[in-house]
Amino acid sequence: MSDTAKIRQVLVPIVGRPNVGKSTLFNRLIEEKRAITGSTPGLTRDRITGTITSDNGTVTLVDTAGFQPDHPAPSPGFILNQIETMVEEGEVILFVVDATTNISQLDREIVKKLRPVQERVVLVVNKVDPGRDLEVTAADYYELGLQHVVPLSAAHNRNLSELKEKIFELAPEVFAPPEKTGMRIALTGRPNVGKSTLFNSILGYDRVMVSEEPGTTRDVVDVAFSVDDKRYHLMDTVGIRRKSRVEEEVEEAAVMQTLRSLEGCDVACLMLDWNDRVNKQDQRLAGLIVDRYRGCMILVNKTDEADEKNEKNWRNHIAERLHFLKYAPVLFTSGKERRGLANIFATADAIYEQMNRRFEANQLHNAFLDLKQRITWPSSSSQDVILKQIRQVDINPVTFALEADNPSHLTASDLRHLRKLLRDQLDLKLAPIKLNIVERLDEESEE
Ligand SMILES: Nc1nc2c(ncn2[C@@H]2O[C@H](COP(=O)(O)OP(=O)(O)O)[C@@H](O)[C@H]2O)c(=O)[nH]1
Ligand SMILES: [Mg+2]
Repeated sequence: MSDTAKIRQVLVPIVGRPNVGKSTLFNRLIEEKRAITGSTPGLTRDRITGTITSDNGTVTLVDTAGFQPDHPAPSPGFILNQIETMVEEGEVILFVVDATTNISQLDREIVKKLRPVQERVVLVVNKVDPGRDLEVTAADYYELGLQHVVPLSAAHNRNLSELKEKIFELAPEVFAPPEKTGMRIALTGRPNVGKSTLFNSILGYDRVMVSEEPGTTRDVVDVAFSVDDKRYHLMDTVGIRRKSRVEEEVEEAAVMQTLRSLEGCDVACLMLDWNDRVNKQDQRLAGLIVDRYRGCMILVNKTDEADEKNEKNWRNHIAERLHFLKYAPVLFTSGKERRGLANIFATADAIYEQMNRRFEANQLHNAFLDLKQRITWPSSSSQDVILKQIRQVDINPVTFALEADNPSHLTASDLRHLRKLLRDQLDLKLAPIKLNIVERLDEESEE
């Protein structure tokens, strides 16, 4: 990380061998509860990002264990490559070891990679369960030569506050983005889908008036412009910095960079390449967009290379592979030949309008009464869930607080069903919807 590059967000990856407790720690630290509000329905993977807030700001925690859900035990080579990527892409690194086992050879190799940047590394000695002395256990790890050591037990909620304090002590200051003028559109997608080409095409488009020089932060190029007097910001990710990476490293770096560009954007364009099929990496990036409740449109790009126009096939393929991203309209574009650009703005406008929609209490109440009559929960465990009240608590994303009996019985498929009905009832087809379902709505959930 260059010291001078401005950052707009602090990313804190959690790294370490399998089974040291990375995901347990992640789940303990993040404040967004996964059970009802946070989980991504329809995705067979754990969520990998969440935020922690203190008086000193907000940081984004990244659970790297969730990067490879198909590989519960990644190889040492993979883990070492991952450490290099995280040193480069993250600001503060949490390196987790297990106090109930010996320091392994792999731990020592990881430490070698972390020592040069140890001023922003925390060695987390996990599984120091009640009955074991925190300081004595930590002392066993000083031989590794890392200056910040925090002993704790994630499973027993022990000493987590010390880690939190440490994270904020080491986190760099973030640069405040310029005052918001118009909606922010981010171009996201795996390397080579054509993000930068489209970025340049949009800026060269004859209806676009660029009002200022592009600003560059650590990973994002950001430019303000207007189209027909409407103002926008467009963001591109900078891309891969280091040469000769293996495929997995490229993918992990892209995940980190996508997290950066999603922060502070309203509508993400998830770009796909007409010549490829939707793969795991596309699904993973789509999952990040859903996790962060961003507006989204899917751009199938490079249509100039299509020998036959079979958009219907592409739509079906997307509906299948990205079924958890139902609210994203699909557009066909060519950055190279400037096809479909006007449609991008029209679609972004429509999405943004829905993301910022405020419902009158009356209208919401009537829609809710209707929904209550019609709803039958898909899962048998939820038959005793009775919806009682609804209230809109936020926009961008549109957020509803719902009161219900036994809300913890709801499954992912119930939530998916509920969201779908709400979307239909409220004519919110293009926007993500965030739901907070609780047993009792309190006064604070009122606006
Ligand atoms: N045929 C075609 N090629 C494109 C298009 N957009 C980008 N490319 C090519 O795809 C490659 C990667 O493009 P780039 O914009 O750098 O992708 P990025 O990594 O997503 O920013 C380059 O060789 C571009 O010339 C397009 O719309 N059509
Ligand atoms: Mg690029």
